[in-house]
Amino acid sequence: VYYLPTPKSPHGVDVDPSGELIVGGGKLASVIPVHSFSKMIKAIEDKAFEGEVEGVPVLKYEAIVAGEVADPGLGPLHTEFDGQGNAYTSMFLTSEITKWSLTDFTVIDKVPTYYSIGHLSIPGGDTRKPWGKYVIALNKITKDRYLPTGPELTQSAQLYDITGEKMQLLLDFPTIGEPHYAQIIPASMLVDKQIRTYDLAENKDPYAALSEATSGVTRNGRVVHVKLTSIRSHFMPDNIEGVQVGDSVYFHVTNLEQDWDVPHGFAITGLNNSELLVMPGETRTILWLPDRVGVYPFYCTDFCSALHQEMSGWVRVSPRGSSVAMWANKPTK
Ligand SMILES: [Cu+2]
Repeated sequence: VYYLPTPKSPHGVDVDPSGELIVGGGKLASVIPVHSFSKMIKAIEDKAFEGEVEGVPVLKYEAIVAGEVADPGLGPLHTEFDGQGNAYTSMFLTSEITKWSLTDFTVIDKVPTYYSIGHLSIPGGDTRKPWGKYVIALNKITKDRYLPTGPELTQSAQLYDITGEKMQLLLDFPTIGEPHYAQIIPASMLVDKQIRTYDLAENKDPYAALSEATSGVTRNGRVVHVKLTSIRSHFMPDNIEGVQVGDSVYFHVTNLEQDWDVPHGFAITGLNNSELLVMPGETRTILWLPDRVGVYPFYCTDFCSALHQEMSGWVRVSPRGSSVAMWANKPTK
């Protein structure tokens, strides 16, 4: 382990796509120091140290620095790269992005951000092969930029086109919470990998009901299992009798849908462990502990269809030791 001295209060450290340049974001420095990986290796071999801290040798600044970016603005934090030989550094104090050349370390362009940019992100901008078309500024403070809607004002992000010599603001939008960092990748890397539905035929959940005909209720001592199906726009069963106060009732909800974007939800009055959201083809289980006699509604909690609000059912809870038999309605066809 070796130290690379970096003025001053360094914040971010970013390596360019070639792996040769190491950019130090010296938050309180007036320049952006850029270290050289190969010079660093040589300095280690030559033992070009200027001292040590707690046993860790400190390399000589002059022996490792590739160059300095002069007059970049104030408060350099993080740097991303476009893969075209340019670097983009967020300037926290002067609220701007500074574009500079990796060849001669001169400043090429500056663009204002509103305000106090922290991180910035170029798609793939911290990898060996950036897709250098855009940069997003992730800003910590907006002050007078949007409607003041409470004690805390919104933060913001901004999208810039970086295909030309000058950066161009494309979009400026408030965010919920501080947008700290972002990774951006082409949608094509994900689109073929996304799951649209789970295949019902491959559902191996022991409590799955793969059709309405196999839905139903069973009692095992004080434990009740309800195999419930959901499909637009009803549950099966949706009328359950014979549950008793003090039972542990497991609802195993199987979503019979095989269409994209048709999740169903499940909640019942008295649940104290959240609710279920069940994707097409999936079975999920939730435990319900009825502690009072009564008739309890359950319902779909995800907007699934025009009849979503009619997607409900009932469970009657009888007193402990009641003679009401375990029963659930069956599909009529
Ligand atoms: Cu539903």
